[in-house]
Amino acid sequence: MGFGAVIFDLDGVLVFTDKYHYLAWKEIAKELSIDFTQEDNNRLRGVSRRESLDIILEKYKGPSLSEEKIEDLLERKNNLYREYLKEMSPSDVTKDVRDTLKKLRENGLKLAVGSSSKNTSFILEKTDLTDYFDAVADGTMITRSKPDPEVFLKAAEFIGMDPKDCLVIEDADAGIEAAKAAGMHQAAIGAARDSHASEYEIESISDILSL
Ligand code: B16
Ligand code: MG
Repeated sequence: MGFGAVIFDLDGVLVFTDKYHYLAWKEIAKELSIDFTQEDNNRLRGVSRRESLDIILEKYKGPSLSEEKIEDLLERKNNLYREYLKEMSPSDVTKDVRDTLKKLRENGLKLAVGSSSKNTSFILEKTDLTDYFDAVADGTMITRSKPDPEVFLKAAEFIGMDPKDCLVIEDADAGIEAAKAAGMHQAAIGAARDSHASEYEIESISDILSL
C-alpha cells in the first residue's frame, strides 16, 4: 500500500446514519408540507446541515421563512436525529470495518476521520470507534463544508501527513470532489461509486487493504 494515512468519512462509510438523517428530515419536511423522498435524501450525503435544509426547501411552496424559523428547524431536526443516535451501540459497526481499521493500524498507517457532521464525536463514542483514530476533523471545526477540501486538509494537518500521502474513503460525490481538491487519493464506496468520478472504487471497506 502506497499511502501513509487513510482518512475516513463517517456517515455512509464507517456507520450508516443516513437512515436517521432521513427520518428526522422527513418529519421536518412534513411540517412544511414538503414531500421528502429517499432520492432527495441522497442529495444530502456529505452536505452540511444548513445546506441540507436549503436543498429540502427547493420544494417549499409556503410563505418565506425568517432566519429565526430556519434556526428553529435546524435545531429541531438535530434533536430528532440525536434521539436516533442515542440508540446506537458498538453493534452498529460491522466486523469488516473494525477488522480493517485494526489491520491498517497494525500496518503502521495513520487513521483519521473527516466528516461534515457536528455529531461526529457523539457517534464515535456510541459505537466505540474513537480509539482507532489518531485524529478527528469534523463539522465543528470547519467553515466550509464538502466539496471544499477544508475538513480533509485539517485531518491531514492533525496527523502530520502530506495530502498526497493520504487516501480518502467516501460515499458522497461531494466528498470525492473535496478529496481531489485537497490533492489526496480517493476511493469511492456505496453511492459515490455510481458516478465513476473517483480514482478507486471499492465494494467493502476491507478492499482498502489491497489498494
Ligand atoms: P450533522 P459525513 C454528513 O456526514 C452527512 O452525510 C450529511 O447527510 C449531514 O447533513 C452532515 O454530515 C451534517 O451532519 O447534522 O450531524 O452536523 O458523510 O460527512 O460523515
Ligand atoms: Mg458520508
